[in-house]
Amino acid sequence: MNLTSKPISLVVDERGELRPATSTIERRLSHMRGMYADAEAERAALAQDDALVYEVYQYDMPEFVGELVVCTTVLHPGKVGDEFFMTKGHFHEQRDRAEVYYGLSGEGRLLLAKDDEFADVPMGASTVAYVPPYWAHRTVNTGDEPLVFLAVYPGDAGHDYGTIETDGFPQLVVERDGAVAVLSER
Ligand code: PAN
Ligand code: ZN
Repeated sequence: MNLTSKPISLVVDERGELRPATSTIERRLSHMRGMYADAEAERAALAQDDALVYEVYQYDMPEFVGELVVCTTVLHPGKVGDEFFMTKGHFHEQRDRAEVYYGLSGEGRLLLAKDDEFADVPMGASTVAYVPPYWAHRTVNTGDEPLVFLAVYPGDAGHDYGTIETDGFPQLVVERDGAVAVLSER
């Protein structure tokens, strides 16, 4: 994409759409096959309805060092079995690129992983979460409303989804006895 950045002011509407956006992504369950722990529950969910799990509204910028991309994510409430709806999760292709999330509404967790380390931090209205360089990140909606957040990351960061698709993410977030539980697979 041949883009030139210019001064601009964007608006996040009441449902979390960023306006104007230059690209929009819709992720449905069928785009995430194999990512939820309970394969049988995933099959059953897909047989019923290819649910919309999340939407991303992005204002693209040139893919250069020094530029910043802004986007919002609207992560819908729902579960596959007892596992809460989540994003695919990724590393930045340029591993040393960081990111900031600012929570606008809803509630959930941001899961982070790097080598043998992992962490989870709360996400919700007014939360500022920092994704340090080198950490994979995935967001989970643990509430009944959409979890909406704004993200800002370097223009040249890129996204590596393949590593998580192959290796999985070391934590999962489930409902256990009516409470939210973050389980570690390591
Ligand atoms: C976020 C994510 C967004 C969707 O903007 O891209 O929440 O998650 P996935 O990209 O994992 O599908 C971000 O971290 N950008 O770098
Ligand atoms: Zn990211």
